[in-house]
Amino acid sequence: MTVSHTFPAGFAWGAATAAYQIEGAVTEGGRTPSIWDTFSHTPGKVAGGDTGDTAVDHYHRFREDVRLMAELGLTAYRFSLSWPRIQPTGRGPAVERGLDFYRALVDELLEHGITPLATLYHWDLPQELESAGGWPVRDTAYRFADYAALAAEALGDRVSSWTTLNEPWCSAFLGYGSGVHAPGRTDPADALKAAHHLNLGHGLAVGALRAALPRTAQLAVSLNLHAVRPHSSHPDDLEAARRIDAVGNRIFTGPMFHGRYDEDLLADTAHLVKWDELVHDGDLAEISRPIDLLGLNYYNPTVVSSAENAKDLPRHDGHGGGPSPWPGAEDVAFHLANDNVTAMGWPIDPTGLSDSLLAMHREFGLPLLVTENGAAFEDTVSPDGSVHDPERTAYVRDHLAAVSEAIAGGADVRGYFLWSLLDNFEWAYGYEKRFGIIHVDYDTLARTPKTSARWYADVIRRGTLG
Ligand code: GBH
Repeated sequence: MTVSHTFPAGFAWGAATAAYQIEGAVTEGGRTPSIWDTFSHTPGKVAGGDTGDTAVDHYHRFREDVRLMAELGLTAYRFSLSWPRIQPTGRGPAVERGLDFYRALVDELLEHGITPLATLYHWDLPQELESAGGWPVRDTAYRFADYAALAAEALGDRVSSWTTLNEPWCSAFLGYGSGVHAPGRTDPADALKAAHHLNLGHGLAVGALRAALPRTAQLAVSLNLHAVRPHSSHPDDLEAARRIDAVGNRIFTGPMFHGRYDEDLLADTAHLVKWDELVHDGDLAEISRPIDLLGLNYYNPTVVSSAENAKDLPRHDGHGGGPSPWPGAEDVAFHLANDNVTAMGWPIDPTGLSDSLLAMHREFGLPLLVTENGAAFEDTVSPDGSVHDPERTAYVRDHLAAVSEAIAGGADVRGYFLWSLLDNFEWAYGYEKRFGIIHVDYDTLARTPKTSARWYADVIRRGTLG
């Protein structure tokens, strides 16, 4: 049976990037180091010793990149603002040269009919704020709100869609828990404090954005909610799933959408932090300020069991034996949902995307965006220079089908942002892993749309998967 997957009128057909992963030009225009500059220049932290110093030089090539987006027919583009480009030390006035880069980028997008979606924070905290304590320190949340106000005042005349944070789970738990992301700290208490201050920063930033932007502005946050599944119906596996849902998902959605931290989460982590000292009066009201859309970044489902029930089974602990990114749930075992994996070793299973969208629709009742979805594969570069990535095409097709199924099931999904527009700096993996629908030759920085890009352009033109 052929199912025709169609999408609503006005559905945003997008692609996504992040500042540190593509811009380069790290010392230009008054920009100072972020935690990712420091981290990537620390030996042993990033594969191959790669850094974002040049990345794909988008800072100088953005006009070419916008032209490529227009050729593909993208109707929307999600990018992030580099905090240390706009407000170098994380304090004080904005730097006009930093803002000018984003003004020029946005004007170029608008001239090509592409709607910008600006993310305020995709992991590049100004190093000076980390040196003052970073996200485990409450003041960082206030600094983030000040920066949000500066960005909105400068760009609010041309950007009407904003997200505050990208994947605060990664910032808190990979940055301060497992230490595989910047700033590379490994203290479970600090990771939990970071999570609360990211939440607070989100809420304060929503307030600052509302004050600075026109009433029609659309505000969102992008969460990498884990599609958690117990490995079996054994009570211990259900308990493992509850714990991962608590510290992986509800630690953000609880305060943001229900104005509370759930009791089970507080109990699981009570030995690590004094929540009643961490959470001040008024914080939960601040964090739960209403937003207009909720963004989901989805890559794969998360299958868990108790350690005991994982004996003799192949395990798949993302943190590979290093410090755990799961405070209060360190003994939970992770399993592959299946053996069909991407070049990251992440299992391919689009049902996690439709399940998550439907669950989010039911629980939060908000319009949704898929703010990231995509995959790394080893692409084939032909002698004639063309780049073939049929596995990526299949991945995106199957995940778009899952989006359309969620829409058919009642979820109000307003758009899809493919990760990523371009091959780029894949954090701890450096340039080894390629997520782009546009290939980048890292010697010449030449851009070549892959076969997946041509396929995506066709889908956008037809508005259906056919
Ligand atoms: C996103 O993070 C980022 O926003 C983006 O910058 C990045 O380039 C992109 O994804 C690709 O990595 O242990 O097998 O279950 C992704 C967050 C967290 C998703 C870890 C996959 C574990 C996979 N990731 N997660 S597994």
